[in-house]
Amino acid sequence: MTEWLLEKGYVVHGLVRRTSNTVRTRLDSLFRNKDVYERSLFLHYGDLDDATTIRRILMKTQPDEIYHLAGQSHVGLSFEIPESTCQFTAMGTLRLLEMIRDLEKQPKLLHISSSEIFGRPENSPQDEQTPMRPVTPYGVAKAFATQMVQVYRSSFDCFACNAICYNHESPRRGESFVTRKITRAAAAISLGRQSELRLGNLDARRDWGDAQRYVVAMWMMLQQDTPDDYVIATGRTHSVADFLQYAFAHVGLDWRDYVVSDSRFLRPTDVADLCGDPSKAIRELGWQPPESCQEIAERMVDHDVKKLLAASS
Ligand code: GDR
Repeated sequence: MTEWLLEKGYVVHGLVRRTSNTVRTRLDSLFRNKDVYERSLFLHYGDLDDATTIRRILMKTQPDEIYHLAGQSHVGLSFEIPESTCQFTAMGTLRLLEMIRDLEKQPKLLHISSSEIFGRPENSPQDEQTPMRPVTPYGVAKAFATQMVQVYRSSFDCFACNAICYNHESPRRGESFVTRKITRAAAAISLGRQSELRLGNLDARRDWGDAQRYVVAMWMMLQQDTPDDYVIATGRTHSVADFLQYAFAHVGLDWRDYVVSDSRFLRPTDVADLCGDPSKAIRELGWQPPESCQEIAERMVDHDVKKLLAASS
């Protein structure tokens, strides 16, 4: 998102949380670029549950557009830490809406919602009219945030939109999400550095798209004259087993020889099959969904092979 906005000539103010580890791998190249860092990219320490700091940053930077992608984003983990998931994902969004409502010059807000709000839907594919029926703490928190965005839009005239995003992947995906876990393992096993891969539910089906293309849709949404919600998806699903097949075949391996079923990675409730209908985004934004899931899997494996080889050279 940051790279896309910088390319478009924006000055970007990013919010980062304080941790004892100062390595920010995804931002590293920008952080080290003297033409960018503290010229067109500024980072501020802040946290969604720290209202005074966020308010001060908003007053100081006076943003035109806010892209709100923050929150606890791991669905499986939300069963272990439901309270903090709701604190950041649900209440954090409400807090941000409240602050925006108070500003004299209101910025446009894009909230990144999730297909998890649909839970176990009655219809497939899902669109903007599909009722929310979340079945996970994360899904419930996202449904709350999504509906609050709608309430602030209709009640207080805020320019606030929801991008209802289905799974979006790239080599930068966190290693605890299933796609990256698979591509990292396929790379490591092919190099003789790992012997097995422990996974949970292999039958789950997801609508996996390319994160880089989804960022374009997010930006397009805030360039509209009127705020609205859009489903951002490819309209095609694949199972976890399919993704395994794409990733392992790319390095000449049969995933069945390496995958071990591990109940630790099963969720108390899992969403079986989520498929989005991106027609409205195609029609109204002129957005084009990304190509094939197999291509994404292969690109991620190539990246992981290169990364592992670089680490050992
Ligand atoms: P998801 O993505 O829950 O859809 O949320 P994730 O990659 O975590 O899981 C996808 C499916 O794979 C199954 N699975 C496993 N998942 C993980 N993480 N680890 C495993 O070992 C494993 N084995 C099988 C899961 O059960 C699930 O069915 C993502 C996140 O990015 C959310 O923040 C976002 O809102 C949604 O996508 C859209």
